[in-house]
Amino acid sequence: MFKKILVSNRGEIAARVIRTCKKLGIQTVAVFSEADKDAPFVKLADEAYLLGGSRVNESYLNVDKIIAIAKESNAEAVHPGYGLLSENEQFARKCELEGIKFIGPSPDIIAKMGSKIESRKLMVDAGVPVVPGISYPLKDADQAIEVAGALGYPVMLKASAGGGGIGMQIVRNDKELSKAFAGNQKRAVDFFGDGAMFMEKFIENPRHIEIQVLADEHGNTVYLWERECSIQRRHQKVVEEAPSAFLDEETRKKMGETAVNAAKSLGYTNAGTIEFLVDGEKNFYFLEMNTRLQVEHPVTEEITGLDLVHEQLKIAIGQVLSFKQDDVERNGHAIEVRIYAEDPKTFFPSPGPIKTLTIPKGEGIRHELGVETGSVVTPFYDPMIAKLIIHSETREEAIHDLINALKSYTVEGIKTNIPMLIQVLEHEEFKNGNTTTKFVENYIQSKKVKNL
Ligand code: MV4
Repeated sequence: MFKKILVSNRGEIAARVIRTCKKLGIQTVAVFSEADKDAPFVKLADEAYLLGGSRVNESYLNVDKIIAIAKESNAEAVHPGYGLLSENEQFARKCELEGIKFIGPSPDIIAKMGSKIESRKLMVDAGVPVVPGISYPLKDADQAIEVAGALGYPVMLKASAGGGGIGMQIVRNDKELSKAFAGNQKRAVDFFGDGAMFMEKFIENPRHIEIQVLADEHGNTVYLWERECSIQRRHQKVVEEAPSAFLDEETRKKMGETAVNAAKSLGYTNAGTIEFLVDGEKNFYFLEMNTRLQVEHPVTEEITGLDLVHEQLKIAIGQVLSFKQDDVERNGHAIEVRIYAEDPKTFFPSPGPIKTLTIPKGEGIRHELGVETGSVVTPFYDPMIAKLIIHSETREEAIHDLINALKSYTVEGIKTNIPMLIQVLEHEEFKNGNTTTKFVENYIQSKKVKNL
């Protein structure tokens, strides 16, 4: 196993990765910004190095400085967590050139999956179902109208480099499309430096169901079931669960095998996730592939009993997967909620000092925390401060236990989305499993949230 690893991330995920390293006797190196100098993850690591100022460009995105620290500290590998540099081809490539193992897939695969047009094309070649649409960049609005005519409205205009819903729009007729094209393309250029646009048929009221895969460097690939992450707000996931209440065994198996097939066709290695849109008839369509460990990985860990960070490390050091597809367990039901430092009325980030933080303890309750009492939430980073994960025998019990846990979770000093999470979990439609991507829009309105 590796002797020393640098964790090029912050917050709860840095703490999460360090925890597995400690369990395995691996030394850890943290890197941190000015704003994070007293953060829990910095204290947890065996060594910690200041990167620079609080803004990510001065700290967590400084590729050369992070690599220099890895070399200086004799770290053999880098774990990138999620976000930040985790899907940065250049960072992965530079690590490789410097002889530092990047814990993730190859830079080439990161680059390919970073382009939605390219990844769609590769999936079509692999026989993976994609949403009806095109896999080449549109030249202009006129060509877009021509393609929409062939697909039939409504369609979705998307930026190839897109993320977070930026550069993406539903369009319902020629007039809307001719108005939408330039603006979305401009946003794509402004945000991602890439104005390539493509188009798909719009799938109404879909679910977002993703498959976790693990692939070693010897050609073995398995799927670790699905996560349903349909409950989102403005493209930010709020509740994630495994298994999905919507899938039957046949569809589950078909999606899992499709994901493995997709990963194999790419020569994928390490942990990855294939996202699918699933319509009301349980047709599923490839959406994108995430080439990192995801925020919601704990629900998969809870139902399979695996430690995904440990699996990533074993793969990265060249070990053969220690189990086969048929050995993958699926026990009970797990639900994760993301706790954000945000004003429940406006949904704007709510930075400030955390005066008290009291978390419920008990069997089946798991916390992934990026903060502690006394921490200061700053406006420099993502406002997610913690995750709460419940693992129970059944979905009903998990919902019940999660509501109870959230009701005894206290954060003072800053505002959080906890009232909104309780509202989601208590909703009859959530209990019924009617968790589509429209859930928050349809049933949860900020003005209806109590306890303001
Ligand atoms: C779609 C779609 C419907 N039809 N594509 C949103 C994020 C981006 N990665 C893809 N997204 C969508 N693509 C087609 N052809 C609906 C969404 C979508 C969505 C997807 C997953 C989870 C939440 C969502 C919320 C709104 C729209």
